[in-house]
Amino acid sequence: MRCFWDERQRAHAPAAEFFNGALHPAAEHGGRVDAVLSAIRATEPARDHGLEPLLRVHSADYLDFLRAAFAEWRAAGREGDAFPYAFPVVHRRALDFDRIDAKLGQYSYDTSTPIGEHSWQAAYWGAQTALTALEAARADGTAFAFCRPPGHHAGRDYLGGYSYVNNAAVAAEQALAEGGSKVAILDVDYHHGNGTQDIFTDRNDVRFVSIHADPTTDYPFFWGHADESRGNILNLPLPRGTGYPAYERALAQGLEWVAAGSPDLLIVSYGADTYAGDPISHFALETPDYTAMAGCIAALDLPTLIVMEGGYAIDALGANMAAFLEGFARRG
Ligand code: SP5
Ligand code: ZN
Repeated sequence: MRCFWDERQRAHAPAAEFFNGALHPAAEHGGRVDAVLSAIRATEPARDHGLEPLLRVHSADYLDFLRAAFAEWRAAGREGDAFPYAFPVVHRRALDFDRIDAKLGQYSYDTSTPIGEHSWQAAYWGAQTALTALEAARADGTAFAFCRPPGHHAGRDYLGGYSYVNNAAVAAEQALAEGGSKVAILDVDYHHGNGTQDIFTDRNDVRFVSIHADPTTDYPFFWGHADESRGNILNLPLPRGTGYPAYERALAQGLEWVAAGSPDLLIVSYGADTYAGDPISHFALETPDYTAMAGCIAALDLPTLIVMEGGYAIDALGANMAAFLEGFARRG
């Protein structure tokens, strides 16, 4: 399978994230890069498709904010990465702020997704990596986009969950813009893909199914509940401690629903944070389970683009990535 990675994604290097009342070392750190690259060996860089594909998903004001935020943070005299601290929970009016702290809250929903000097560049090239891999997926049947930072928590005009630009959504919109009629997105990251759900709610040309930790116990808490399932959205939350047998039953249900929509493209938001040893997650999947999981997905026999989301057990990340891709290789 052709694998795509662009070195311009590496410079995104958040030092810390804030949760549970303290700063912690960032889980989504640069060490993930070599862990994944060690498993996929040869990679191809991204081709630049420009901003237009990102603007099919994200608002222009949000992308302007992402591009300028770090410089504005520095201009305000701040050290380190840019963090928000106040959020417009009741409703977000389209207010035009000068102050960077107001803008950060306007366009964020958590305190785990800092903006550093190179975050915009990395997120931009992450999306370009997904777009470049999309072309290979259509030509060859499968392709892997190693996108970093991740994307599935980012919405039309907000960041969160280590995500800034929604790579899977950008690829989906591009496929539709280039003549595709129906896209399915299967999200198997440990966390609900709330950004992707929000972007595609009520669409009749995109189906979104997510298998993830029950949001009553796990991030992102406010989205991913089973009762949000309707129309083109299917949420399959599972309890902490879930192992592969129960996981595979949910996957089978999700895949059946994907197939019922007769998509011409499948995008898989792949997170290895369902792994038993993941430091911030609580499922119990083991490395060989990823090959089995991929085999179930490959059996749909759809053109498939795999997009990287989370996965924080650095020592096992390469093996888990390789195991997942191996399940597609066996399709032949
Ligand atoms: C792409 C992705 O996987 N984003 C996940 C963002 C999760 N951020 C949650 C931070 C809180 C983690 N709590 C960890 C407790 C460790 N004992
Ligand atoms: Zn995750």
